[in-house]
Amino acid sequence: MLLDCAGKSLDLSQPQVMGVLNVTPDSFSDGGDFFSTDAALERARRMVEEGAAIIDVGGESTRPGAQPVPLEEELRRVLPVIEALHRSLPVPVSIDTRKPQVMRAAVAAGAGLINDVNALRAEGAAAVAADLGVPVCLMHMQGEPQSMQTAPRYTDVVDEVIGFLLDRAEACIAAGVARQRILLDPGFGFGKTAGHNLRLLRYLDRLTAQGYPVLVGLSRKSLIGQILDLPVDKRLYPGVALAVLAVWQGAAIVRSHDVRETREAIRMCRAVRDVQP
Ligand code: HH2
Repeated sequence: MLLDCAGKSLDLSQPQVMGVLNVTPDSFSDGGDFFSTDAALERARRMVEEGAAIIDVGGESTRPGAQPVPLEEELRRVLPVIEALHRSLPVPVSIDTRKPQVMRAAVAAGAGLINDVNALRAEGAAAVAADLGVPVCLMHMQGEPQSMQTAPRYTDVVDEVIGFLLDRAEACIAAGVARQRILLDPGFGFGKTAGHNLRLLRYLDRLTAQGYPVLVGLSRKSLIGQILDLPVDKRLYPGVALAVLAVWQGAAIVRSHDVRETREAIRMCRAVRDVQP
């Protein structure tokens, strides 16, 4: 299946890696590293060489406790980078934002997918996405980044996350987004304890069975820190292991900072998974 991302395509017939490019001063894993357009472009080029099928550009950190970024500042951070990447890279660029104004400007600058950790719940966001006609990734988050890790609570985290995502998908379809342009993401680390994250990953096959391509972001996340007591820069191998577990259960896209390693691992995973009985 080929997903049309505003003229550039994303091949979902095999699991793909989405390379993370945060143009923020404060992201939890790469904050400040790629703040200039040149550094961002260089980093994106490297990720494409390593096999990234799409580059996700974000101008607002959503790590627990992060402060919201004003509209003008977010636009100032992401637009030059999106323009440069769209011009120079063969792969689509996605915009990681919660703001409809940023979605519109980013797509005008060349972005081909909207990645919204807020699942298009901001006022007007679903209508804007429908109007822009690019694919959207709807992610589950309980609460808001500033407070989401204070006391996450679920009766059944798997049922609730799936229910939320299917409801959001239907709401977006009602607003005019095409069903075949919707991707779902359980939102690892967004208003979830380590136990919730483990359960969601253990039963991810229930989400991938719902008929929408599933995207997961596990790379370098605090779940790994909590289980293994490792700092962010030592989470590569466990992050790759988690990516494999997700792809084994049918995840279509893995959002990762570590493109080469993740891609090699998920290609092996797929080779085993797809052996005929
Ligand atoms: N995680 C982060 C940001 N955006 N988007 C999707 N669809 N899924 C995720 O799991 C996800 C996401 C957080 O990671 P990162 O971008 O590295 O950090 P920060 O939010 O601090 O910029």
